[in-house]
Amino acid sequence: MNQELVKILREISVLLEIKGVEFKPQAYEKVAHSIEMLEEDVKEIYKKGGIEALEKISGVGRGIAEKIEEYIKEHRIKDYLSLKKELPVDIDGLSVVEGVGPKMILKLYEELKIKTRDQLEKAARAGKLKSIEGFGQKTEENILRSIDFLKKEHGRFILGFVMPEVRAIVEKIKKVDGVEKAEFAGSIRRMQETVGDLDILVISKKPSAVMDFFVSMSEVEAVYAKGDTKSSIRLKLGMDADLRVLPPESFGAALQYFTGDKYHNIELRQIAIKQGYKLNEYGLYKDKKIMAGQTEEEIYQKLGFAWMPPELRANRGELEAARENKLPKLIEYSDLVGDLQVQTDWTDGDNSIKEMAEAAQKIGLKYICITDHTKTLAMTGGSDEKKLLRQMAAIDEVNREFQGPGFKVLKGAEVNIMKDGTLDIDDETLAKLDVAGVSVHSNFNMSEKDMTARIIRAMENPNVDILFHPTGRVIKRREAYKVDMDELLKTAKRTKTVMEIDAFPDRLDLKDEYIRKAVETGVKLAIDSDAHSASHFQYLEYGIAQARRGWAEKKDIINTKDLEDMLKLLK
Ligand code: DGT
Ligand code: CA
Ligand code: CA
Ligand code: ZN
Repeated sequence: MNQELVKILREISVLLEIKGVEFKPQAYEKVAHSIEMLEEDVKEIYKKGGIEALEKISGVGRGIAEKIEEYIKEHRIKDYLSLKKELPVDIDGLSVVEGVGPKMILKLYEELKIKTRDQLEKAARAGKLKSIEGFGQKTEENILRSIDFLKKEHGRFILGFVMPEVRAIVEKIKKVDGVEKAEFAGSIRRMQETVGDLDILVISKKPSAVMDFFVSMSEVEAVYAKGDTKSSIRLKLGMDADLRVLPPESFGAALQYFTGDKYHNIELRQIAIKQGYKLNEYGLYKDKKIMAGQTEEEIYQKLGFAWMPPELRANRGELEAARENKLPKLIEYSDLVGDLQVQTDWTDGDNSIKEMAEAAQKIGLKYICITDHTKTLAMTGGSDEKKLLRQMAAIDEVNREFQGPGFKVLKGAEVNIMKDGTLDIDDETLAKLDVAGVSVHSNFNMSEKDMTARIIRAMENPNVDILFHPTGRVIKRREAYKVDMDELLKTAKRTKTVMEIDAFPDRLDLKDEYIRKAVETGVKLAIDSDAHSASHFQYLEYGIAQARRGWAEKKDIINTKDLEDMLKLLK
């Protein structure tokens, strides 16, 4: 029930904000966030402890607790329905459009009766938005660009947000009677940043038991097809999933085929044909005789290649490299020992410095750097110089009382790069930090030339160690700002600035293609979680995946090194 409730609470927050109500919108947003973070279902919490238990959820007061109770009992919230009646618009659909905030939603509805994103697009294309006071040509263009972007990404899912469910499903299938093997393939196995659907491959002595189980799992929303060896479903989370049961002698061939990607497969099949073979999802054949099929390794080997990790399979030179034994020795999922971008409750994070340190230590890290936002990101309560100094003292304190052997909390900040490339923290304070990260959080719409100059200026500051999320994109939500990556990488090399691979699932910034360029340029990289909560350290995995997709090796990533050696690589 949590996700439905979160959606409604967020909508109430926006509706109240549109109405100009004070304070309440923030309160609803805060509760939505707390519920999103809950492990337990609110319904269960309520069942066990009643309304008092609801009030123990962070941010929930009596008023909101009663609304949650109303939703649990009657599956509706009266106040929400009347707010919706006043302003019957698709808040979610509209507010994901870049630049469309609460005030604009109200104006769009009052002046042009716009309720949906489709209607907004039509009005913008017809040039009607300009008739609203305060809206210009530029507003119209930005809205259309953002809508085009959203369309392109529509129907794809962010890997890190669906992976826990995918893994849980595959684990359950492994336990079904008769199943010998179950693996996911496709873009999920390649750890691509977004994925279209889930492809599962199974070996089983009792295919019908697998099919029965698959179509009746609690995660299933609808069944498209149920066959003897193949079924297709839609999951409640919105994504489709296919499952195929295969004979053991074809499992490797099917795994290879359904892992893809398509371009890698097409290239490999051409190569097979040139060598007199036929390659398909059942095996590698010469005449009608099967030559390989049980494992991926033997298929690649027969064709003259070393096996290559799925993250590399994109027909971007991996086949040539594998033939010449020149594949990179990719960074492994267990190679990180530190995390250099971590937020705490000093700004917009959920947990204290100590809680973050404990969580990081639990997953095996040896150091983290606390990098709360700085003052010009006012909505997060960003630090000024004074607050940073106080935080540094607090970090010293945590390090003193921290019992863990060999664990260290470093002092850092995520400092804003202003429009002109200066920073919003003075150099004297920056010099006191162990790690100074910088990033762009405002004025995204500059020309490529100006943006590049802006960021280069920041990188040239001798106190700046890392450029955080270097292109500013948010997957499915915001395009990268325009910037000349070749110039940034050259500057990084010259100034010894580290480039970040932000591992947060909807950032993954740098993206794979830029990581590969960075590696080729000899620029050092850091993989950071950008954690805003203790549970977010798990996202490091997706940053590592991205690094692997960008051909990065352990030596390219500074936080694979022990603290002393890592610090030596900074300016
Ligand atoms: P997705 O689901 O859009 O994120 O991407 P994939 O790569 O998982 O693609 P999907 O689910 O359509 O197909 C799974 C795999 O099947 C794909 O990675 C490679 C293989 N495949 C699909 N279409 C073709 C094709 O036209 N030719 C060849 N050779 N292989 C294909
Ligand atoms: Ca797929
Ligand atoms: Ca598929
Ligand atoms: Zn940031």
